Amino acid sequence: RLIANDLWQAVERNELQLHYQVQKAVNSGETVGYEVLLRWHHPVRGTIPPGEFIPIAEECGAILPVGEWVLREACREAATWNSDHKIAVNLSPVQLGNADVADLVQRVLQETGLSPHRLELEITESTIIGDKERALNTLRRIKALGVTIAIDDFGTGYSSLETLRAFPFDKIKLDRSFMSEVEASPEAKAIIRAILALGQTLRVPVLAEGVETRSQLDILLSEGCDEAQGYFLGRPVPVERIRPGGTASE
Ligand code: G
Ligand code: G
Ligand code: MN
Ligand code: NA
Repeated sequence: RLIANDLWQAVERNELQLHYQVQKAVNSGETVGYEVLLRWHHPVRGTIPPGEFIPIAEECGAILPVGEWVLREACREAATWNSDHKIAVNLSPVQLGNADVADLVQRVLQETGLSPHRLELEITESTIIGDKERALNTLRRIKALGVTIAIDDFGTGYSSLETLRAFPFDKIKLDRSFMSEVEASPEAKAIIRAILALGQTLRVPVLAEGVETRSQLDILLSEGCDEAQGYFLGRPVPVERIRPGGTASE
């Protein structure tokens, strides 16, 4: 409860901060974009990780103002960059269940001047499992703006294949649990292969999450994975560290 009350005020009190984690092409090593990850610096409790407060924000509804702040802040920031790198913003199921989210995205793009093709929204499969028709409809409206949609944590949900069939995603983000096991487990490697083949057949690029070592990246290269993200390529960092002229983060 205490946290929920504080959360409603976190935006106004300026306690939220965005971190950016680089996403790279496996082949060329080129930076493709950045995932935007929210941090909450609580005045008393210190930094609270999103895994702890996002579920509470979703339950109490504060995810709507918080999510709006994240979207606007990230778009405003990216619009100032002297590059065409994408930003990938996580969208909560609660936001997607809200009828106005497509309008919000459109409004924020207009306000900030960010080109729609530079915005990607990350949706988890659980997002689609809820009120499916409504969610798909909203996603279609967002896509019509020119914004791309990535399916996050792929491989861990209940209906991966059905979800893919029902909606044309622009990217598959392979859940990081596969990476952590790829070297020890032939099964994990086989599943990665199968998902990469699926991506090729559907012509949807696959991004592997949770790449922590050079040898994991080498495996992705030999298996033909398109993009990668993880501590080996770059940790989530404040924006000063990724802006041109800032301290190198990669
Ligand atoms: O940054 P970290 O590794 O702690 O993120 C933990 C979880 O919180 C991830 O599942 C991530 O998708 C989620 N998360 C981070 N930032 C946001 C955000 O701005 N909005 C939503 N809905 N989820 C986020
Ligand atoms: O669910 P989502 O994919 O949005 O979550 C991203 C989360 O994964 C963030 O909390 C981020 O800090 C974390 N993360 C990013 N790279 C790595 C990594 O290489 N290893 C691990 N264990 N976590 C990572
Ligand atoms: Mn994500
Ligand atoms: Na993920």
